[in-house]
Amino acid sequence: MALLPILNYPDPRLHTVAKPVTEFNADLKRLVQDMRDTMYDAPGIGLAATQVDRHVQVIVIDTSKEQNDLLVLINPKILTQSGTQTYEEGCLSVPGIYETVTRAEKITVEAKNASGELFTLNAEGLLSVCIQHEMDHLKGKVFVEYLSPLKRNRIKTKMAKHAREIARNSY
Ligand code: QAP
Ligand code: CO
Repeated sequence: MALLPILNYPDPRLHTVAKPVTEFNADLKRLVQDMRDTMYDAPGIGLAATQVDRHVQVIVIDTSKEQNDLLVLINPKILTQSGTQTYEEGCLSVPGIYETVTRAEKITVEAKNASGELFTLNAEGLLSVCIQHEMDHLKGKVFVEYLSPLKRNRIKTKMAKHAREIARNSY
């Protein structure tokens, strides 16, 4: 088991656009396993490769309470979407911050699993929100970018203060 360091907002590397996966090999399987371990350890319900500074289109999600229902999405594409819903979102890259975001209610997603097999998935509610949130990461977008500039700047200031405190504590 390996835990990967998670980038914290406003790290500029969080704005990197991820490339599609082309080789479904052992390296990819290791990345997926390490991302799963990192997400479960946090604990979180979703993690995109961008957040661990790997700029490929890989997402792990598990919205179950028991952490026994892992969903791996590689090169995901939204085929259809409908409706809107608002949800209080958080992010492992923006610890301690929870804000309301409006997104599509229902989505149909096409993706590959770690073996390279294509599948489609219908999602609504929390799972739908989580998939959209993680797909944004792959495009270099963090959920705080949906907030007003005022709120976003307050969060940036708070995160910078938090980072200074961590630096001081480990000194
Ligand atoms: C994205 O987020 C998400 O602030 C996944 O201190 C979140 O796993 C999609 C976390 C909500 C939809 C709804 C956040 C852990 C985990 C924190 C997460 C924290 C510790 C966030
Ligand atoms: Co996130």
